[in-house]
Amino acid sequence: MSNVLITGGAGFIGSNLAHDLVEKGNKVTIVDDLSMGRLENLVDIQDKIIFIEHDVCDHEFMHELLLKNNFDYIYYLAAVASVADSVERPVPTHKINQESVLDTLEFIRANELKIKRFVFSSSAAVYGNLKASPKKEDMPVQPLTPYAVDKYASERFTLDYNYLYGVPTVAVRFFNVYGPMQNPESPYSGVLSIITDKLQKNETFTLYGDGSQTRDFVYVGDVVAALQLVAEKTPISTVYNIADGGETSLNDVIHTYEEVAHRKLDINYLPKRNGDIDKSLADVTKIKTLGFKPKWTLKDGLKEYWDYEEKRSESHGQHE
Ligand code: UD2
Repeated sequence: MSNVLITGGAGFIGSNLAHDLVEKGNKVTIVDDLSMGRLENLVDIQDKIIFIEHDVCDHEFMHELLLKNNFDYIYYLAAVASVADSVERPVPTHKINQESVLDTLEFIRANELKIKRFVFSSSAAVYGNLKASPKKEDMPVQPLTPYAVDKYASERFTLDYNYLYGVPTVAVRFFNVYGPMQNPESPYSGVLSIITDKLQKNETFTLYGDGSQTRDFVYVGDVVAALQLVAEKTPISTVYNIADGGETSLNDVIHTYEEVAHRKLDINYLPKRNGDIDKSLADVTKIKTLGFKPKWTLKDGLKEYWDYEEKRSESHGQHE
């Protein structure tokens, strides 16, 4: 059993990770200010975790938390995950996406805290519009937004704290993660959370572009497994892509989802979004060296997601 801290643990990926870690008998502490995360994501495990509603930018609070608990693993998932929000508010989002990360690393170093691994969650956004495909971890980067700049800098700080001071760290770059507990409320939420919501409510989905854009969609269950693999198994402090390694167009993902849900999605086409990337595919060779093997095909992942959401809406009595 390990003592684990998840910042952003009420969010999409964090809450899925928390469920798995609790099931495996670990002690889990979550810090989340609920700005994007939802308590509802943790109801099933609320008696088995320590949940603290707090902002990770409160350095004093974080210091005390780190000093009082001897965490083995720290999964740093707290972030403003919206690229658009970072473009609107570069300074406040920088405080969360970079300063809070650096402060935590520095506190660990200065106090010689005996952690087993600090895991930082970076993003495929660091690759920007790089044309090469598939994207490999050692390729040049092109961070084009405050979000991507902060993710890249924090990722480098994370690795540098190992290189310079020996803090055990690792960083991951998420591609397009989908699955239960992703908040569909913002127009910049993951496209599959929006499609799920629209299919359930029989509402019209707005597709930006012609649907030929491709993404590397990875099911959150595979991401949860990958996070634990990198935390526990990486022999060096480095960065790993977390993705499926498969490339699917938006049109194809919609067709597969319609089959799985036995529903037809009503689509309204609008011009492609400014800055939208045409193709995105990860090279997952590196994380496979740790034994990573995605378990969910796109169809299986969508089925599991749909079944989960159907059950959830039935239990909320909102099913249409
Ligand atoms: C993902 C990340 C983003 C950043 C980026 C870096 C998510 C949610 N977003 O953006 O944070 O890391 O990768 O490359 O993981 N779309 C529609 N209609 C909608 C919503 C989306 O057509 O209502 C399209 C969108 O224009 C894009 C595709 O669906 O072509 C995927 O959109 P997304 O926001 O899920 O993810 P992405 O890859 O643009």
